[in-house]
Amino acid sequence: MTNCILIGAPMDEGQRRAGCLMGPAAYRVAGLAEVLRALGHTVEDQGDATPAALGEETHANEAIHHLPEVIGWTNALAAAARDAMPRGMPIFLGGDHALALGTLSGVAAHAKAVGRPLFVIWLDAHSDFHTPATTTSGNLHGTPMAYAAGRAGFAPFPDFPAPVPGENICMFGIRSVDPAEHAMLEETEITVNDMRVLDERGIAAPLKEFLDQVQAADGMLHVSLDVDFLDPSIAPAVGTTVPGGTTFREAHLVCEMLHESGRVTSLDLVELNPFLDDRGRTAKLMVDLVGSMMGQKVFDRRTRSY
Ligand code: EXY
Ligand code: MN
Ligand code: MN
Ligand code: MN
Repeated sequence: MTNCILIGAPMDEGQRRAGCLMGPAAYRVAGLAEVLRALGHTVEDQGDATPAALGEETHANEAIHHLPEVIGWTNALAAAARDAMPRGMPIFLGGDHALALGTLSGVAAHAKAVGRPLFVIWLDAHSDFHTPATTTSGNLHGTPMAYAAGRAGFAPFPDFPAPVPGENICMFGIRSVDPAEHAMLEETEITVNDMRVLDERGIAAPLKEFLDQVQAADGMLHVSLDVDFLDPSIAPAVGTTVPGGTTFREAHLVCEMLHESGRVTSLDLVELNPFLDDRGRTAKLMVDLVGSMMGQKVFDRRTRSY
């Protein structure tokens, strides 16, 4: 049994398409708390976070937009993560992926404080490995992994408290990486399981290799699940769809294996844009995936209406 702490992060300032700010409400309407309770967990819904007091930060890269707002969210969510981690498993309801700038900061600070190694699994079509200096879109939702890995060039963001070693980071589902990101990723020990790897090896083998590594290190595991990890045919409600994503079963297998590892200590659900959906289909799928990550079995009808 886990104490699941729901923290809404209704932010869409990390990108330009309005709608992610409706994500937290969509997860609640889709029954996330009820699914978790049906699986025997306790649920604390803390409501929605708000950005910390806004500054007037600027950056030389004029493409960047909403910098003060994103820094405000980063500070607020880092504090929320630090506060929640000792009490249970925070589940951050996004909101775009820039929320991970804050959640990863707080989770990493907690892991450092308790003296445990932090691992990160990044389930995404994108590597999100830009810095504010390299992004051409100016959308800061394309930067959180570089921030957590300790890349330079993030001023005026606060220094990342405990950069995650590259060998502790594993990406799955990757199929859209900009040249600058690729060049920087090549310099790291990060494991990038792009869709070609998953096509050739399946998901189970590379995922087991990573989870065995987390287990051997007695690590904490932060899961960051971007809706666009999934194929757009089953998850259309996201602003950055990329063809060739994971199937319904591949995604559930990842979540079932994550549950069985017993290592998941925090979770981001990001980039859901309910405005792009039909009747909440994508939100319901994401809630079903969280159920699989929290103990729901493939044969289990306790929480599934399929
Ligand atoms: N790499 C592109 C950019 O930096 O704008 C696309 C980023 C999409 C990021 C989404 C959250 O995964
Ligand atoms: Mn905007
Ligand atoms: Mn992302
Ligand atoms: Mn993405």
